[in-house]
Amino acid sequence: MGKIIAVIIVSCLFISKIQAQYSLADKSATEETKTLYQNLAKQARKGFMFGHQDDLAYGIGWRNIDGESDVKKVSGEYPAVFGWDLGHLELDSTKNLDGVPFEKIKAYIQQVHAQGGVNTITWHLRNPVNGKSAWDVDSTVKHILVGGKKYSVYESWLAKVATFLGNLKDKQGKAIPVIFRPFHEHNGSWFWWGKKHCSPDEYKELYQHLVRYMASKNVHNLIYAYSTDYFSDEKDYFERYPNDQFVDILGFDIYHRNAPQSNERFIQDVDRMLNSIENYAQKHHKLTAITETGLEQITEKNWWTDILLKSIGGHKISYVLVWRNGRPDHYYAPYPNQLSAENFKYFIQQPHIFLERKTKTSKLYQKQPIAKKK
Ligand code: BMA
Repeated sequence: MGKIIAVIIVSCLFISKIQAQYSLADKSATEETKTLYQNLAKQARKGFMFGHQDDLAYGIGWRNIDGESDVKKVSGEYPAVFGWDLGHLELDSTKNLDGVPFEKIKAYIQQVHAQGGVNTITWHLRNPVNGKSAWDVDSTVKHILVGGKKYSVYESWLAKVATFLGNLKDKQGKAIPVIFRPFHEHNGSWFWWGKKHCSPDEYKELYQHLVRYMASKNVHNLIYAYSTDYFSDEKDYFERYPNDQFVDILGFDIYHRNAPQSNERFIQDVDRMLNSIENYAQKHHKLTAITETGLEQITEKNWWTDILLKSIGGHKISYVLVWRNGRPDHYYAPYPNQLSAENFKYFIQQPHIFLERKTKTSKLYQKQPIAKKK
């Protein structure tokens, strides 16, 4: 009996410590958003969630079929984390840049939330200066900062995103918390917000402005993720870091290319990069994640256990997300009979890997009760 009481007291102290430490960048975040963040912090000590971009929207050989998911077809359950992209919302298009209707994205986000999973959102927005794609790298950032000649265009786009995010509501009408990951892979130079196209200060200003803007529009259901692409060291990673007051999750995108020659290299890179960010994250009470990864067409039969799992090792990350199953030559999650499908089933049996079922037991959206002080 005494032992049970001691365990309860220790867990309550632990929960209250997490609640005190893991506070969000948005100081006016909704209770539900704060709860999700704290529960994610708690869950990360036990294991990491598996995620997939656009998982419910399409896969190899199918599109827009209710209930369908390549991950589910292989493993019997949905992923825990689902990525969505808002590119082309700024154009008032009904579909995003990969052809997924925004109305559907909204419904998928509601479904994921109802099943206890987590949604993460990116935005491959067009270039506000010339209207071309996110990959058009004409000098842009300086023109869309407050006072810039294209600020009003950019601001009108931000307003649309704020409306979309703020309108993500559950059945009770409460805002659904989501992880928002704007201006990602910015230490590369393929997007207009990339390294060669703006100074570190301009990038920081762009990111900080977005965070302030969302709050000014009463959008308080966002957990902010900062994610670079591959980086060589901490200097590279933090060069454009907007600051602790604007970021909740530290992550990075890393793709495995040129397998099998680069297999060992990939494992070492992921391990090194996680080492680089987790020290900082622990001290500053942030979460860590591999925000995008994958080996296109998963050409390694045992990629999941021998490469991805190995690369994560004992690191305490919140989640790892693989990119979309967009085309037969461009996919990152297995589908039935795909070369790595059997290995994927084995991978997800590891006790510290969470898909839909285990994540549900973490009750990520429920406040953990804390014993009242006497
Ligand atoms: C890239 C590719 C593109 C896609 C873009 C945004 O990595 O998958 O085909 O349009 O992401 O989702």
